[in-house]
Amino acid sequence: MHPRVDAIVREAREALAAARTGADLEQVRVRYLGRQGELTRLLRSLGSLPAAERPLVGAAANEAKRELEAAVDARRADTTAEERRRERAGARLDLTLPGRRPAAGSLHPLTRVHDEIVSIFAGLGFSIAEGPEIESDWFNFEALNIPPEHPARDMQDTFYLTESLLLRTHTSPVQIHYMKAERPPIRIIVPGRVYRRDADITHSPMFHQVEGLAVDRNVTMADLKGTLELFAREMFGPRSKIRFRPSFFPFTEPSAEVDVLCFLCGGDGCRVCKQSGWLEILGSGMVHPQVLRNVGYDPEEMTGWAFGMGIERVAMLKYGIDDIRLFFENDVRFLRQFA
Ligand code: 2NL
Repeated sequence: MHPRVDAIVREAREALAAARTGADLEQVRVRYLGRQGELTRLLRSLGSLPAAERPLVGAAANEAKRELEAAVDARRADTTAEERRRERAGARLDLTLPGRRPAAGSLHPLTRVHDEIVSIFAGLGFSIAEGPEIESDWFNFEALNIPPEHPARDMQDTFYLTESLLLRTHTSPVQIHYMKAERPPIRIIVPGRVYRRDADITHSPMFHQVEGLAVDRNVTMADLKGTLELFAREMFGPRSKIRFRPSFFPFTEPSAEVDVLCFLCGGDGCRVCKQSGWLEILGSGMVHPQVLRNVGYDPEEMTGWAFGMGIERVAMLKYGIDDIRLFFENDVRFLRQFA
């Protein structure tokens, strides 16, 4: 090698060995290999050397350049590893700090009430049945003995998709499908979303219903009362009482509205039960003979009862919620209260 090239390589190697950080290394690289670096300058000045020396010095300088480039790359890996080690040693961990509490979610109040209602009836031997939210006029109205001029059929009250397709206004069409597909004995609980054109603090255009249906030979209103009394005791506490008030639905005869003794005041009268001591929780009745005929059953052979309740209504009573819209706004300040 050429003595001048030799000297540059030796110097550069010493500087490389002394570099502690990526920045030190870069300085060395620029100093020897950069545009104004010592080797670069030497290569550029070859022209001023005697012609005989040029090839030798040029070859030596090029060789030295490759060698130093490889040496810089090799040192770069070392310095980054060293810098990381120094950073880690500097940042002390405080192992006595309390852990971060994981953010835990909770079930939506409607999910809780839904699960509670469904599991009570599942415990009594009822099967869970579900069905489509888009229905035909026949399954939602006609089969249920709701006459053509009934107000529920009005455009004002029902979301129609076409002339004969609509968003179901109750879960009853699921029971119609079920009765047509199966034979008694039938005991089903039917939860689901339903749709009505109505919106204020107690009505939402989409809400949730749970309906129940039992059909067999010799099913009576006494079975209905007994079943609902058991339900009320599990849902609202062992001291619950229920009472039946006569009512009307096109799909049941006779029909009854069912009240439960106010679980807040025990019947003394309070704000929630509006001083009456009772809370209306569901509608029910014996399946109308025409509904049984519509699904191909002989009402002289089979009888049945059915009931329906709104999940939002039960949840509002249970948790003292006065505006149905709170269920659908998903405000975490509301939802956190049910954790
Ligand atoms: C209410 C009242 C009710 C039914 C729903 C029903 C279903 C079939 C046959 C007969 Cl397939 N009835 N369902 C019966 C009585 C009342 O719901 O106030 N719901 C919120």
